[in-house]
Amino acid sequence: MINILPTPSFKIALSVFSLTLLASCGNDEPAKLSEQGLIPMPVSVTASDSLFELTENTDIYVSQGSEESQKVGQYLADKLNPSTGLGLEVKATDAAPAAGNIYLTLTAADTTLGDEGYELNISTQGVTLTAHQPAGLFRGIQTLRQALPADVEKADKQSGSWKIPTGTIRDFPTYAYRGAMLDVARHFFSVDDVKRYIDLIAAYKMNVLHLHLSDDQGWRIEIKSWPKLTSFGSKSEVGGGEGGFYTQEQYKDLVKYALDRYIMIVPEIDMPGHTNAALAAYPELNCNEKDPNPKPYSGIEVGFSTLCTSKEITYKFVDDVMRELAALTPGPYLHMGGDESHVTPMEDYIPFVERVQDIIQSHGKQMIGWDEVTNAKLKTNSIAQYWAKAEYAQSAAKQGAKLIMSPAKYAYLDMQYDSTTKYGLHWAAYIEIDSAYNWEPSTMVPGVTQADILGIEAPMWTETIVDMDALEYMAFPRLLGIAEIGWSPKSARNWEDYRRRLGQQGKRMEAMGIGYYPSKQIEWGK
Ligand code: NGO
Repeated sequence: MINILPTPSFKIALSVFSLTLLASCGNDEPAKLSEQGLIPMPVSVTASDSLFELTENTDIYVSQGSEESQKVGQYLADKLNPSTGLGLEVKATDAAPAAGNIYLTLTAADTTLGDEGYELNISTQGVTLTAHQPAGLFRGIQTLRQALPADVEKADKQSGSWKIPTGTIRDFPTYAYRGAMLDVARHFFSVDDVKRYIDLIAAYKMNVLHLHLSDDQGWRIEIKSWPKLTSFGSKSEVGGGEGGFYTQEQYKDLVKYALDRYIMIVPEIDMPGHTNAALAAYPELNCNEKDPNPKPYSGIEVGFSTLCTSKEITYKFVDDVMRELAALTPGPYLHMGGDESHVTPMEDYIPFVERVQDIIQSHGKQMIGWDEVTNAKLKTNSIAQYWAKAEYAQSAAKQGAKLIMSPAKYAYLDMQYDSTTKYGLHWAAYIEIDSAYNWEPSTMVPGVTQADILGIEAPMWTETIVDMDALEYMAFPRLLGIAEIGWSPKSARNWEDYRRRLGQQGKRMEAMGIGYYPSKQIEWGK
């Protein structure tokens, strides 16, 4: 049952009370649990009136024999120890620990929590986090981080006490798929950059990182059977920089890093359009090998390239690439792009998509494609990613294929906030904090209901995004709103309340070293 507490009148009383608290003290006296500015908003929060304080005697106990819980406990310790200096240790136990500790435990019985749900009980005696699966423990520790003072996110030791307001949170996601996409093709981002982004999206309970691994400007993943894709095709990017690529070993490391945070990586190889880098590396993939023979491309036009859909070698290429990618991908999905193939005639595009869909299935995976792929006949386990055209989203639903909702007008993180934003594009819209938050996936497209929707995703295209500073400025704080749309029940979301909570998240993002956009729509907490 979904139960949103506290009730409105209780809330008014609470906020008067906590405003008094906030005005009088900083780190030491936290607001009530229900006034902590949690994002995404949990399904249910019941606040009580006390505090639990972490001390030098506090440790993190995890159920004996669960290696995964042990790792989640360690993740929490690694987040809390540098700032608190309390030296929390992770210890295995077969019973609830003594008072004063944090206890992470799995319950076989409470299946209603699902794979990612959790229950967090904070009392004067300690913290107990219960989940049905380790992923739920991992999501729950993100809430626990947010229940602590913002300084807990700093990388070096802070003074002050570490009090958590008491209460109970019961929480689980609305959508199974909650993603961020990063385009590493237009500008390349290093393994360390991607790892940082993974940690940041994990803090807001996202569970997918979609990597856009190829485009006209560069090919970014080693494919052993087609080595020139990277030896030649990776050395370009927008603006003429040197590009780059991930070796398969580096990519496996990223996949594992993400999985340790219960995040799945969805790899995308865009085709038949957006393929100039591959076409330049292997001229035989062009219909006419000599005229024109594509050169590395560093501009930002779209829609001029296509694989030759009538040549058999094209399908050998697709099969090899998808086979190697499938072997690197523990998750169920391979993304084949399919967007903006403006120079592929529709009568060639449709059979191409259908054949690629078969190839992906032959490697044991499900196909995802941008919404144009609904021109083809989709298998019911294929997924269309809505970004532009409502009629394509409707066609996916009619065909029985599920949707990922990434409406460019609201969810594209590369869109500028307003006309003064120093990075980004604005072809779809200017997207301020309120527009990135105020959309509802299940009512966006007539005929597409919540049952048709697998989840949501916030794409970051990088034509104008050259480094992590730019990326973080564009992603934050909008990504928090999108994370909330994916996680929190519709009934728990409202702009005024979100605005207040986001204001409180400001110092938390700062503590994490995020250079976010300080929108004037928000009163940022000091
Ligand atoms: C479009 C296009 C991308 C651009 C992006 C820029 C899709 C699915 N295809 O979105 O190639 O990078 O816009 O906002």
